[in-house]
Amino acid sequence: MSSHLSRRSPWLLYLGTIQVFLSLAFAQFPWAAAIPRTGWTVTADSFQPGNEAANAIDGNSSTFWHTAYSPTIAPLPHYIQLDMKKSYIVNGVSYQPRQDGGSNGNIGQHTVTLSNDGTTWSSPVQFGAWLNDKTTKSTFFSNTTARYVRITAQTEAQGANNPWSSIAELNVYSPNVNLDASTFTPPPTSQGRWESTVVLPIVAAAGALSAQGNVVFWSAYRPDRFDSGTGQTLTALWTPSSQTVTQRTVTETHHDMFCPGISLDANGRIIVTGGNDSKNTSAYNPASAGWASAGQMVIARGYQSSVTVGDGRVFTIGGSWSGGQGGKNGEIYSSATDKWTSLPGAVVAPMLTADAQGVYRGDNHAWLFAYKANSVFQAGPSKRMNWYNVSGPGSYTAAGTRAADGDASK
Ligand SMILES: *[C@@H]1O[C@H](CO)[C@@H](O)[C@H](O)[C@H]1NC(C)=O
Ligand SMILES: *[C@@H]1O[C@H](CO)[C@@H](O)[C@H](O)[C@H]1NC(C)=O
Ligand SMILES: *[C@@H]1O[C@H](CO)[C@@H](O)[C@H](O)[C@H]1NC(C)=O
Ligand SMILES: *[C@@H]1O[C@H](CO)[C@@H](O)[C@H](O)[C@H]1NC(C)=O
Ligand SMILES: CC(=O)N[C@H]1CO[C@H](CO)[C@@H](O)[C@@H]1O
Repeated sequence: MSSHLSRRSPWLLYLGTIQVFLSLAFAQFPWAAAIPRTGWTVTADSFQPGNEAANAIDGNSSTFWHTAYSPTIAPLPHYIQLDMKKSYIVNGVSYQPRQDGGSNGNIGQHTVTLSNDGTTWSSPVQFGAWLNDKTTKSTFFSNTTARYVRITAQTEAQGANNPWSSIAELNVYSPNVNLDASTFTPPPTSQGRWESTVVLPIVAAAGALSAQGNVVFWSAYRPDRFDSGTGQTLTALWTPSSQTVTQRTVTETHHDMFCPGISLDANGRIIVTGGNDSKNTSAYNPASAGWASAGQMVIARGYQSSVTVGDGRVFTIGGSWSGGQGGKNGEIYSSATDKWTSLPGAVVAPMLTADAQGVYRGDNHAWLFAYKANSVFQAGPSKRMNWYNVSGPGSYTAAGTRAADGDASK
């Protein structure tokens, strides 16, 4: 997906605090080392005999902690708490799910909290949802000090109200295991600070801020793959006010939304156009948190962009990455009629970049800004800029070139 990340769109969110899971079981991190676990003790709210909490720090991936399921089932939430016996500067944790082929107890929504005395706990340094698979999830947060580390599991990753939690191995990371925690001085608050790390269960390729202040992210038909997919999209909803992330696979619109155009319509719905299933439009309604199919575009598109114009309609242009190459003139969507209408006069030719890969890349990700009287300013990535008029059959007027600037994408 790296090629996608160069896109310029007002809707793409560059959120530095978001750290997706890293599925690298034996990763070496230049900024962190696992703290040796010798002498640590571990407690949990519950365990099944034979699956004691100590299994989570025994260095043996074949053994695991599992909450009680027989003769009685212990309900969520669950926690497991490490005592590292002295305070360290810490900056991350890694969680290896059980490796025996089972998935019961894989942790979904969770928080990581820290303490220096085992009594007073930090607000979460990390929260979110882990993906339901057996890869090790390593996440990092700002340097802080801790002797005690607590993972609280709020859901089980397979869902369906499963009550269990399990962990094969748990590690805590430090930027320098040899530094005494008393040497730690937090950076001055005048320089700002990073908030909690938000864990997403997908590798997000796109995201949009909803009218309710939540952020919808999505990847493609798989959490971490976009090639050759179709028919569905994995999404995650981050609700900052409750510090939660929920995962949802959207199948009902039969739409792989990898690399689409994204706009909020006049009703506050997030309109997602094209992408891998390149004629489809899907609409996210933040009030119901529901996805629904909207009218199909006239022209199939992927890697296009879109913008909501003054009267609330959604204009899109370009997008030869998917659904055939070339001729991707503009069209416009009306929420009132749920229909797309061609704008044959809103031609794509004047906004093409001189891309080495031709029109396949040359019409990607126009920088579109709505202006008064339903006009749209196209500021790039081509050196040439244009005014698009989306009234009637559509038209355009050249707006000159960006001074001393070349095509921003080539
Ligand atoms: C790891 O645990 C498994 C299951 O209890 C056991 O068979 C194996 O011998 C252990 N490995 C080591 C190196 O202790
Ligand atoms: C975290 O702490 C380490 C060790 O003191 C330091 O080298 C590193 O710069 C710190 N990182 C940040 C982001 O402050
Ligand atoms: C979405 O696109 C796929 C693939 O082109 C197609 O099979 C499906 O019918 C479309 N879904 C809708 C709701 O139009
Ligand atoms: C846009 O096009 C319409 C005709 O389709 C025209 O009446 C209108 O004046 C144009 N707007 C601008 C700002 O040029
Ligand atoms: C409709 C469409 O363009 N689907 C594409 C999805 O992505 C795969 C891999 O890039 C293409 O092979 C499909 O054609």
